[in-house]
Amino acid sequence: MTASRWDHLLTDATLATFAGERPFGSIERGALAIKDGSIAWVGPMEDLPGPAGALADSVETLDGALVTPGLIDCHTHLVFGGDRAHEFDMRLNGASYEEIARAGGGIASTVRATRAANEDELLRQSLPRARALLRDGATTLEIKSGYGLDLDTERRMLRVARRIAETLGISVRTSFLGLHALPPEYRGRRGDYVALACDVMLPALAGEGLVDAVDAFCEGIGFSREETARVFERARALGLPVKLHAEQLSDLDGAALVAEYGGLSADHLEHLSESGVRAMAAAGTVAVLLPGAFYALRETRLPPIDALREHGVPMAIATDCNPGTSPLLSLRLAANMACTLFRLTPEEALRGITVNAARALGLSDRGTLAPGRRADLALWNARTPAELCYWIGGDLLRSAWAGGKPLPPT
Ligand code: DI6
Ligand code: FE
Repeated sequence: MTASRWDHLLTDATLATFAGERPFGSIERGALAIKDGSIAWVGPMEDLPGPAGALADSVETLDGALVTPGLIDCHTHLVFGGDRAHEFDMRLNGASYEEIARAGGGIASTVRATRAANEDELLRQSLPRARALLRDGATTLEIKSGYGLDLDTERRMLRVARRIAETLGISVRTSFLGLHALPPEYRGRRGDYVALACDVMLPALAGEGLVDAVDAFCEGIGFSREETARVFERARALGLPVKLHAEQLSDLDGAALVAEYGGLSADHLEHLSESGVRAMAAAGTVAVLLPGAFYALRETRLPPIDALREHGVPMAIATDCNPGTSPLLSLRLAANMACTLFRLTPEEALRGITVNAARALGLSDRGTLAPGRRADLALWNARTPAELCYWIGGDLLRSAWAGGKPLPPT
């Protein structure tokens, strides 16, 4: 008995490959083969090099069901302690952000809860959020630090992010977000905290293999352009790529700064200027749109979608899953919001949670269905790609594969 050519073969699938120029990279009545964790063959069934049963150890016919690359959530803060549902309740009963902040709410309350949780507790609280994203087709997650704001807790957050990958059998890319907020013990001592983040925390955590990229919150209520440049300089010295929360609430020209460093992405971008768009286009920096925060904050100013299109800036979409401004646990819902609120087409939105999201993480081994790419797949109870953005909520995922292995139902 000769060894089969492939480990597994999917047949009679509607493939949304996001490779090539066809809308969604669609292949009707397609087939996809998996070998040693990678995609070995993709194309129309009639082009298969022989009868399906003789080509693979196992064959699964999908009767026309949709197959996409495994979805990629390229911007989450999903590791944290506690939650802020009570603040949501307070706001809807008339309290202002300022009143909540003065009462010790906001990021500071999540920092307290995160510092109080040990590693196992932080993992226990965070796993359900990661599982929710997987139930909706995600197979790669980006997870930031930024609720510890001291070395031990930032380390604990990043260790939990790595353990989520091990526990769930998915890929996790971590981002150090030490410049997320000023911790209370450094009030009036900004410079000392920025030095702690740049000269102590980041080198230590990078040295422990816990950091894949460096991020910062460049905003009036966050950190200045100069402070951001300080952590970017340290990232560059450590050989780490950068990305940035930029132009969320005002224009500090953060997008141009991250482009200057050849950064992977600029994220939020409601206040992005034309010059910022041009700088991103020239640097190949991805625009990561976060409609969940826009929706939860009842924002009204839209990111400059037409300018991003005109200058060919790749657009990605992510949940920005965080307890304060985007408690969003569905990447498909983020894609629906990108269509309904930002007027992206379904083709743009789905590229935004696959191939462009991979690019925002500096990953070229996934995000499309093409030979040689990781066999990260999502099989759907749907027949057309647009359905994934169209249905608001619902359980559309049939099954998911990561690295050529089927993920257990979560
Ligand atoms: N931008 C945001 O909207 C979140 N962080 C950031 O940099 C807010 C995070 C929180 O409120 O917990
Ligand atoms: Fe964020």
